[in-house]
Amino acid sequence: MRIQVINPNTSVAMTEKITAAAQAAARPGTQVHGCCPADGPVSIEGHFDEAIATLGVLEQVRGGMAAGAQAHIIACFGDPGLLAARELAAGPVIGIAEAGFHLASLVATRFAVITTLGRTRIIAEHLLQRYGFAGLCTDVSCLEVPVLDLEHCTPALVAQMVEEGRRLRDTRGAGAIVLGCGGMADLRQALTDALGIPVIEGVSAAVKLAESLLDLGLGTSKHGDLAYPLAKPFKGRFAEWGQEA
Ligand code: 5HY
Repeated sequence: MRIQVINPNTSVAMTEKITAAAQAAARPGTQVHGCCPADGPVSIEGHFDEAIATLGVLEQVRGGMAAGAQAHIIACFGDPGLLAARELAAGPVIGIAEAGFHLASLVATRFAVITTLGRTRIIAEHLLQRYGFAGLCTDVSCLEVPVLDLEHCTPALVAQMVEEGRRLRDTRGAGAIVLGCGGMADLRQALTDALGIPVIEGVSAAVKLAESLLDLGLGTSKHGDLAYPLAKPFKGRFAEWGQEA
């Protein structure tokens, strides 16, 4: 099977990290193709960045479908463009936040999220509400570090995450931790070893969910709101997205 992993930001280093984590999680026989848009923000740290990045995600999904990808992973913790991508795609489309929340809910009664900037906390909280996991999440904890600091994590940053994970485990009742950034894709094992509780990282979680869905012959429902987009002309620089009605 062939799975496309899309880093919605344009950081090449983060794309390489995400791709490596996805390939490490995939089983033999699963081809993983990592990519990122050519255009867009180098990091996604708010609603505006997400809005701009979404078109790049959709372009990558369209390209992945043409290249034979059977499933698509959106490897940014805001799951930007998820539902729009599901309209476009025939196969499963999985965001790393929803993947992380789902798996955490299977191994703990309460989990916490560790993410980057405080201004993006509301994005994770909105997703917890939308996906139905708000009642299980004790905290969305923010490190107050820029996303690009995760391109090459320093020992000090890892230590900060371990300390926060211990606090969430010991004082907030978190039985599991969800890593809230695609740039944390290489930290799962280190944090699991340090914390002694399940640490769920969304890229690897999404790869395994995609494999499972494809094994079961499940793709995105094309009934109702996730049916292919209605055919209509698009004007101007988006004309390429238009279809004859
Ligand atoms: C991500 N931003 O996973 C999110 C993390 C965040 O560029 N990749 C990004 O803090 O929202």
